[in-house]
Amino acid sequence: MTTTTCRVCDGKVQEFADLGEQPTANGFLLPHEAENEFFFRLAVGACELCGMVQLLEEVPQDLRYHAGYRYHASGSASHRAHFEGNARRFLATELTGTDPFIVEIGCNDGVMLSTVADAGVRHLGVEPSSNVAAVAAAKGVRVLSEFFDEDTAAAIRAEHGPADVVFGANTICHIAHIGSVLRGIDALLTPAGVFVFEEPYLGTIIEGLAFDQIYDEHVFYFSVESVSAMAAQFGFELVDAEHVPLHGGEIRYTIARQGARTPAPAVAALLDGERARGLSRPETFQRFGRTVERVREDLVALLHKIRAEGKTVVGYGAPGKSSTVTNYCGITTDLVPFVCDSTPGKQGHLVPGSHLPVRPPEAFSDPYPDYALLFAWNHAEEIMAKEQGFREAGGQWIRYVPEVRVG
Ligand code: DWN
Ligand code: SAH
Ligand code: ZN
Repeated sequence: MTTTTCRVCDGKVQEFADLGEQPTANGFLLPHEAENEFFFRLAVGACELCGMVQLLEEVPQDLRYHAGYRYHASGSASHRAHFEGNARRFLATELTGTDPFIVEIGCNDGVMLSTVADAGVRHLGVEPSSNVAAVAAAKGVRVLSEFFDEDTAAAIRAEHGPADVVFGANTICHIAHIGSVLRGIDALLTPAGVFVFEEPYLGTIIEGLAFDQIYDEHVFYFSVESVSAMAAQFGFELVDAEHVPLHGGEIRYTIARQGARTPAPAVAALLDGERARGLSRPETFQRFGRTVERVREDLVALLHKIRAEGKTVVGYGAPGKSSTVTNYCGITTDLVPFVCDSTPGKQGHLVPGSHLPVRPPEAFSDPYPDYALLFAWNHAEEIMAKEQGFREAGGQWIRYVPEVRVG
């Protein structure tokens, strides 16, 4: 087990789980690109000073975000509804002044800002992956295709003036230079402005055993405690925190300048809950590491049993998470011959590392397999409702978070 220096406070980060040699989780590749694929050691640890859980090894941001970024946020109906709801809430609360302005870090394909643009409110998306940035622009969203940091923030302030809201979703935990981001937000926000961000929750991952949420893009794994400490370090204060149902369970954090807003009772309640459950205790992390190894054993044993019985299984959904689980468990095409996914840019490509072929959704029912391994488990409700025919044909779903189960 190794250590590294905390990206937030320079404390010592103590490793607690090693998921082995892994590719970039969204680095879906064409068959001919497979031979010189990038791999790194995927391991996580916790800072002994501020509690921030983070990757031991960082993958350069331009290897992860570029003109071929595979994730399109609008690919799910439930996500579109969620982000439209976020936009409408901002329009009804923080963006009611004379000339309001909102900046979104990681606006992707405009899944949230398109509603703000339609309302005619001043906004700016900051999105370095130029392919998805172009989709946002085509929806009428004003986009700056750059990586957000304190220099970008200064340029935005100079051109547009201060922002009432800076928003980020499933993006802030992706940015290794988080100190620069927070200094930039400090420079960009109005005195009463807020920075709102919603990210995968450490509780979901550690207590909910969502180990496949650990991958190259997710540099940090936030908790209320570690975000509160991080906010204080950069002159902010955590003034609200609330559960969000996306990606298996996230938390939306609202931070403001110290003293600018009264913290909601939810902040203390969530903090007390984390401490009572021992979320950031070393023994909690050790137990997580041991339990994930058992889930791997159970899943691989099940897949071998299915193959020995001459039954068929295919993967359903090729989220970034599928890279972690297939590579950590050594799931190759002899156990799972292919995966179906609705994202056109992933079809015809291979899952990073394990090289499972990604096929269009039509392949799922042509013919139905005996089992479907649900990699996109955070979309289970939407997917199972859509695929009633699979169950009616006698098919069974395999899930592995929080434990392996068939049904
Ligand atoms: O943090 C991140 C979140 C925002 O999204 C990014 N780093 C990358 C990405 O993570 P992910 O790939 O795990 O996201 P999803 O939304 O869990 O991916 C779902 C996958 O499943 C997509 O490739 C689309 C696919 N899908 C499908 O094939 N049929 C999804 C649905 C709902 C379906 O019906
Ligand atoms: N907000 C969307 C998309 C999240 S995917 C959602 O919640 O579904 C993560 C996004 O963050 C990608 O589009 C990626 O290009 C972007 N990103 C990564 N690093 C960034 C940075 N430093 N500044 C701005 N965007 C960044
Ligand atoms: Zn730290």
